[in-house]
Amino acid sequence: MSGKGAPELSVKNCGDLRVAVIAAQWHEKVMDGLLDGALRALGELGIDEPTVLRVPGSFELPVVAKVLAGRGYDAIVTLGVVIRGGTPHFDYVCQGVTQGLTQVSVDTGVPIGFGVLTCDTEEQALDRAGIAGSSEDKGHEAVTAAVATATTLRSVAEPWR
Ligand code: DLZ
Repeated sequence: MSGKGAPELSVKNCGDLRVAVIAAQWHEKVMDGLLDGALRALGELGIDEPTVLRVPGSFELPVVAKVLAGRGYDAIVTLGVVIRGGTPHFDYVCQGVTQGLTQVSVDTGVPIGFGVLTCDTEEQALDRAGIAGSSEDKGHEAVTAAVATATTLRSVAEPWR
């Protein structure tokens, strides 16, 4: 999927939102970049004290997202890196995490930023990790999307007020 065509989102009045970041631990260098980008984005938005939780792998992201979605968070940001290997395992992990996070978000009404990279190679992942030399910053992008969606949902929560 191309990163071209991404919108320039302008997100305002969101400093009071409760945001959690859940980050997997496979592929440390890429994950460090994604997490740095996510925390930088939250700082830029004035969300200074996010909850940050680590899980072993991307497959564990949905269950933790589901529990947090039931605990009052306005937005959840999920970060992970899955790199294709020589077996179909890649497809099962990608499918599980993608469907799981979609289901949690739609069922609970809590926006989930999808900062899970699904790449053929580590080079592709590093290019999206928001580190020096990367062309994309997917951790930052996932935060902006989740918080923008949370502010949209808040604006329609009680439109008569
Ligand atoms: C098992 C596995 C493999 C092979 N590859 C990755 C990966 O590239 N990225 C990732 O986040 N997790 C991987 N995992 C671990 C699974 O997500 C999960 O943690 C284990 O299957 C245990 O449930």
